[in-house]
Amino acid sequence: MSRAPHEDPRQDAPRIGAPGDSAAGVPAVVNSLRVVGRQAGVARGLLTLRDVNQKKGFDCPGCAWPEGDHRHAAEFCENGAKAVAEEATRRAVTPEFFARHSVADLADRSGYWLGQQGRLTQPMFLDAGASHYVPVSWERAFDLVAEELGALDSPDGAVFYTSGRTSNEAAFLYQLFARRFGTNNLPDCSNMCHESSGFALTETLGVGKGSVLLEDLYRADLIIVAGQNPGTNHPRMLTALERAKRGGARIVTVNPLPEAGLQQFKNPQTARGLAGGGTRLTDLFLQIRLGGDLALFRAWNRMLLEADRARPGSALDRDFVAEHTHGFEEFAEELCSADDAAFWADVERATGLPREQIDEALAMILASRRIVVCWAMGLTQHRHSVPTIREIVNFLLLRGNVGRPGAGVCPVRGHSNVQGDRTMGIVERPTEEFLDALGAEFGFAPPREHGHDTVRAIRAMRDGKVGVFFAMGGNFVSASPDTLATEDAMRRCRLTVHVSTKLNRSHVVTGARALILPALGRTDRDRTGGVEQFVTVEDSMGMVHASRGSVRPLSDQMRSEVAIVAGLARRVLGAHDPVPWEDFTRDYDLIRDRIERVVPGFDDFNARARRPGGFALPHAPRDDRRFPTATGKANFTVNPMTAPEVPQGRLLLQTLRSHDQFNTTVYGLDDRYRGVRGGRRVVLVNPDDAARLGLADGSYTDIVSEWSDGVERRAAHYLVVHYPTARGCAAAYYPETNVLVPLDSTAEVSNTPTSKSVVVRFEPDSGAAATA
Ligand SMILES: Nc1nc2c(c(=O)[nH]1)N[C@H]1C(S)=C(S)[C@@H](COP(=O)(O)OP(=O)(O)OC[C@H]3O[C@@H](n4cnc5c(=O)[nH]c(N)nc54)[C@H](O)[C@@H]3O)O[C@H]1N2
Ligand SMILES: Nc1nc2c(c(=O)[nH]1)N[C@H]1C(S)=C(S)[C@@H](COP(=O)(O)OP(=O)(O)OC[C@H]3O[C@@H](n4cnc5c(=O)[nH]c(N)nc54)[C@H](O)[C@@H]3O)O[C@H]1N2
Ligand SMILES: [Mo]
Repeated sequence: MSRAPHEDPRQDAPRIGAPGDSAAGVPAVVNSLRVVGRQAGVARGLLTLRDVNQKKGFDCPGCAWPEGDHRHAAEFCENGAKAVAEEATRRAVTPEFFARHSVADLADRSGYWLGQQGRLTQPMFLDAGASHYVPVSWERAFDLVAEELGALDSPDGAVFYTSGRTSNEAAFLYQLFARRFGTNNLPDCSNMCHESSGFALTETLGVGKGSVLLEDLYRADLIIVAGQNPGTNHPRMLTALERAKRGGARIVTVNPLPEAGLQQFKNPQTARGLAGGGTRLTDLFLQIRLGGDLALFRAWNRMLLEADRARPGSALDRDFVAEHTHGFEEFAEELCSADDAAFWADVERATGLPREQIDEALAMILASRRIVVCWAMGLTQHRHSVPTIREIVNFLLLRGNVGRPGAGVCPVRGHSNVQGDRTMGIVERPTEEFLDALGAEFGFAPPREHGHDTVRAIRAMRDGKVGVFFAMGGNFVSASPDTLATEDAMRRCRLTVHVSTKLNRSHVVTGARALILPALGRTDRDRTGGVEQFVTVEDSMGMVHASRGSVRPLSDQMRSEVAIVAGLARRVLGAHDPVPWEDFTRDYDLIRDRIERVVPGFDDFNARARRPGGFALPHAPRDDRRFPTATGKANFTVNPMTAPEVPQGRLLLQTLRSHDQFNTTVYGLDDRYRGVRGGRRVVLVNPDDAARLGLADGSYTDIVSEWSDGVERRAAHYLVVHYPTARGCAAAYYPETNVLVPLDSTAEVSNTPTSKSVVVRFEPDSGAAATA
């Protein structure tokens, strides 16, 4: 069996301690300074950190959590500091590096090692049959792409992937280029991330984005945080939750794991947080089973309906329901149709929660006028994710908790500009309105046929239908499901191209030919066209603002993403293409003028982008309780009971992030809050399940996933850690466990890989041989 090296059992030797019960505080500050010092050198590091998320600085390349108005001198977090340090590092990957290391050698290294080598500084080319990448000029690189694109039978033989760090300006040009070339094959990381949220919210509320601003969190009476680990993935959210609590909010956490950050938060920006005991954030912790959230929200919704039936007006906002919603009757009828015993048996089986806890939460819900529900990957990466999120909308609609201060939906986005990239048209199924506007602005007929999302792109590559795979950032082979299948798909392309900042596995598992094009990142000063340029990004709450890098790029061969797309577009589309690509490269304001004319909400873009703090994009449900749905109202939906089926002797595995990684970029081998150090090949299992399955704490096991296609998917040599996760559930880190996620196991409607519900069995450790 071929094995990806980041899966190599010899790579790590984890040591296990007690999990933490609080997040941040002094260890976070110390840890971030250590990482910054190691990577960037302290002076360069502090220079960059000073500028993170400041009104005149750059947007943190970490997560998409908004900045807010009252910025601390140090508005960054430990993990933001790591993201900055990784990017602003002095370490450089040079042509000499590639001369020293063959591709075969690099393909044998872990993803962690590859990332640690530093920034990419020079365009590099791997020819068919060659053993090493060699330096190429930008002109030659563009010629090579043009040659392979020109050789395709149809424009749909090309796939243009995007990861969520790309700026609005670059994203807008990139989708324009793809569509002028003739395809809507624009998959992006959203397909694996919040796609389920987008589908559910568009159908029910008419806008596929969150409906709250930071101020709403501060005004909420109750915040439900479901399927999210902000202590690690959105640390600045903890500051917002702390402030919400000071304003009187209560917090209910729904998670199979007792995540440290949500229990206790020691704010590193305050003396109390550094020295004292911190703030207890969670008032009620519901330790739910993986995939049990639909059942939980159905239970609350049914109880609200019953309470209101007993005492009309006591539990529902009947005026809101009557005036602003559609479909209430069907929804209520289905939810109340099952008899009590059957309904509650389903709820108990799916959630694993005692009835008293569900009742206790209901009392808090009934006592709260303003409710916000926040969620992330714990809700979006299941087979029934779209119905689950639709049911959350039902829950909020029942009490009028949409389009009112202090209330609403809050899907917390991942990558720092993943939301903006979508707003700019990076999507494989664009709306007709968008294509009309784009076509009118640039005088062409954009392709109308929908393109491939991530999973469909992999299938098309596997089936030999894709000649050119082009990635604007990201790490496609490691981030995608079914690693071995995806790697195989990648190898079947004629040319794979990566516009990247750091070396990763997608550069070494390639098509017949491959290119690496080194891009400036968020922290780098951008003097494209001889003047200092800035870009814009959109955060998770629809705030758009400017971002200006301040660090001198490591090499004059690195180009901005804007310059790369524009240069390539000119070469591929030819001298006569009427789009003024060169002008866009000279002056990003000219791109923003075009965005303003194509994308709604960007009026007066250039002026407002220069405003400190930026501006909020319009959001009809939030702003005016207007719902641009098919019915013109907010839609209640019917979401019948369903939950993952786990056969006897199996567990449901979720694949998640450790504290020391940003997606496929591994910063280090510790997961401090969960007590794991020095390694990543661990599987967290509930002690009762472990006893039943004969998995001793500290022993090693293979994890084998089960899927209807009968293909064996195995992750070898995992250390068993007895851990307080919900019964029937297990957890292990992504991306190492992506080998276990079947390509065809995806969410209904959104087609997102089911990375949080993989049925697994355990087999005797086969990695011991490899270790010997
Ligand atoms: N430092 C850092 N920051 C990041 C990232 C990173 O890798 N590192 N990644 C960025 C990206 S792209 C994203 S999308 C976000 C991801 O942010 P998160 O969604 O917080 O990331 P995960 O580590 O996948 O954590 C999933 C959480 O949901 C819980 N969970 C899993 N399944 C279920 C379920 O069925 N029900 C419930 N109620 N809970 C469940 C898990 O126990 C875990 O706490 O973070 C972004 N920010
Ligand atoms: N099993 C499992 N799989 C998952 C998930 C999971 O929870 N479990 N989560 C999914 C989610 S939520 C996401 S978002 C995807 C992430 O998928 P991706 O976005 O494809 O992966 P990343 O690891 O974020 O990409 C990192 C690479 O991006 C490049 N990069 C960084 N910054 C820049 C920049 O500014 N410009 C350019 N051009 N390149 C840059 C660097 O070369 C770096 O190596 O993974 C998904 N896969
Ligand atoms: Mo994500």
